[in-house]
Amino acid sequence: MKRAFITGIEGQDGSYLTELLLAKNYEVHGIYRRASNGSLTNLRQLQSDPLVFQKTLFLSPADLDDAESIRIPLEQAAPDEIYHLASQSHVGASFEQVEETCRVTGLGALRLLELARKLPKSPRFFHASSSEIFGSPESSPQDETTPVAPVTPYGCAKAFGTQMTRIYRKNFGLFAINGILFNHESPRRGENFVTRKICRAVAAIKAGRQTELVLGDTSAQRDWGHARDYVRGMWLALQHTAPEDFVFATGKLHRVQDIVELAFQAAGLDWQKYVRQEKQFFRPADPRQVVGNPAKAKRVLGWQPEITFEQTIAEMVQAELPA
Ligand code: NAP
Ligand code: F7E
Repeated sequence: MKRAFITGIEGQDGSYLTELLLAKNYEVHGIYRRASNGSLTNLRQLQSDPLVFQKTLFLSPADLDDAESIRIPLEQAAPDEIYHLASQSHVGASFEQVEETCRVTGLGALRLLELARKLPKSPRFFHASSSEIFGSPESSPQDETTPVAPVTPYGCAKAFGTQMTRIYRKNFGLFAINGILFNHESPRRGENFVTRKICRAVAAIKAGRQTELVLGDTSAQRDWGHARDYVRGMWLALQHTAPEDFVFATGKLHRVQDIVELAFQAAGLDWQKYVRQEKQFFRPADPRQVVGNPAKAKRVLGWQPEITFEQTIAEMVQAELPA
């Protein structure tokens, strides 16, 4: 039985990855940031399953800001594979909390690499990098060779973690991989990300609990996939024979406006009656033309996204509407 160690296990990707690995008969160890109300929403079902919790799934509270809190569960797990997913992952918030983002998202990756390097049995290491490392690139689509030139504090912190991962691979011989992940969504997406914000608002408007939806730049474009496809990519990347970086993306651009129209339509509502834009939600800098070329992941790993943009938004709206 292989053992995996996941940071950010309670996040969107962490929870899907846990399900994937348990289905592949892994023993899964994860760290989560303790919440004051003690709830772990995305892992609730697995936590209440007596055949799984404390049998093949082990959870420990820990904070990326505190290396010692990670070291103990990590050494106990003695993992074959580490998936480093924990991060301050909101780009907009990174403009408000610049230092915290750099500490958690940037330095946090370094702390984990250093802990991993010192384990008696060298594990394979996956770092959740981001298309944000490319900033607003001059050429599209982006691939593993695109220059790193972030324009946001979050992108800069991820660029640091990405380069450190490469340094630990080259200099310390760690089997360390960057998955350069483009946007991916699901009903488990945090509520402040634009897809979930729109889908939640649609359900609230339908139920009469909300009267309008206030957004930032609805002309902004992204390459949006589904989280389930991306965690499969993470696993495939760590099974590869050599440690290399991979772009995971759909290769297709959509506008925020497309999400608005699809989501309101799915609930039988006219978006024009409810949606407006406000400066408060515009970013000081917002990457443009960010679209990935996943050809290497397809060629080398046999990976390709299976869930379409339209299916993703439909699933997200459905999950918000009453059963
Ligand atoms: P997510 O839902 O925000 O999950 C991140 C997890 O990290 C959360 O559970 C969060 O806990 C935890 N965390 C934050 N600060 C922490 C700290 N100081 N110590 C320990 N845990 C901490 O993000 P995701 O969408 O699953 O993404 C997974 C990874 O991929 C992240 O590193 C993200 O930056 C990266 N990524 C995501 C995307 C995407 O489109 N989803 C694209 C590119 C890269 P709290 O809930 O307590 O904050
Ligand atoms: O914004 C625009 C916003 O916050 C998407 C993270 O997972 O992907 C994610 O970062 C777009 C941007 O995601 C609102 O300006 C308009 O252009 O959902 P988002 P993100 O910033 O792309 C990357 C790859 C990551 O690595 C990150 O971890 O939508 N937008 N109006 C809005 N965005 C938000 N959040 N809220 C709005 O009201």
